[in-house]
Amino acid sequence: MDKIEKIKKLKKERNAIILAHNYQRPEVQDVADYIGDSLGLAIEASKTDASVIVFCGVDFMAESAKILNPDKIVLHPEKHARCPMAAMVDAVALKKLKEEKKMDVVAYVNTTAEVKAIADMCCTSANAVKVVKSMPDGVIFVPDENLGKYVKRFVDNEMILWPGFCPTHQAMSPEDIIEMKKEHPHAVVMAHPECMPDVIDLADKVASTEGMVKYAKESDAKEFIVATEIGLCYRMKKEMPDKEFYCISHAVCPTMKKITLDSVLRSLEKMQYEVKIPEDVIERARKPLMKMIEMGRD
Ligand code: CIZ
Ligand code: SF4
Repeated sequence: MDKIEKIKKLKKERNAIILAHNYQRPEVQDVADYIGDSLGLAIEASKTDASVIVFCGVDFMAESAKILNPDKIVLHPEKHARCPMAAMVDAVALKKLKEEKKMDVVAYVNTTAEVKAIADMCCTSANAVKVVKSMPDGVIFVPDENLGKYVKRFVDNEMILWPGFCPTHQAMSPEDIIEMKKEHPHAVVMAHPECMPDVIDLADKVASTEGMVKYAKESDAKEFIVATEIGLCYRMKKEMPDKEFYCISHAVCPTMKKITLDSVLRSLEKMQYEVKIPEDVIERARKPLMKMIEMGRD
């Protein structure tokens, strides 16, 4: 029996569902029951009746699945797949800043459960503008400064931005886009809001990964330059075989790529690694996370 068959068999035996983020390796996306962005995955996790969720993504996403399903077993196949951006917010320092400024905190979903437990509201890149607009008294926005700056283009609210960033998106430069544009002059440029402002300025469309999929599906254009993690191009090409997608070759998130078919199989075989979060943190983090889901997309 090959690895894929073994995974499918174990999945049935364990009554498990495999959720995979858009940035996962192609072969991991291919064994998933659902592929999406963190908002879509969070929604899917909240409505599944599987008893086990195998979460192929980074730590904070698997944690969100657990927060939304405290009674289910959530497995994260690689416990070292930890998002560096989420690690850039220190919960103690954030608490202090919140007390000092007496302002509400909006935590981008790319944060640890502890940080979410301090937040008043969570958001993803698919609804950050809508969430901040709903808080007219101003917010402390953590951890992605680029996303915060992008939101600021649309709102007048005061925003204190935390100096965090995604190393993968931060490394994309305007030159990368300009070079690709020379090669593919008719391509529509899509950029993720985690990119630097000067990359965003070159984009025809700024969107979350799910927003990019939707935009490309509805567009008459046939070619797209995609300024986000390379895994998304695989999903887009699979779902839109008649269109061309050009990703930046160095736009690879090493953390997302830690999860492999082998680790998914091992995860189901050994029921590892179970996501465990203290009950009180789950209680506090669930509220802002539920509010984020209720908000829907921008
Ligand atoms: O929200 C997500 O899933 C992330 C991190 C990126 C995106 O836009 O999908
Ligand atoms: Fe974190 Fe960036 Fe990787 Fe997303 S792409 S998991 S934000 S390091």
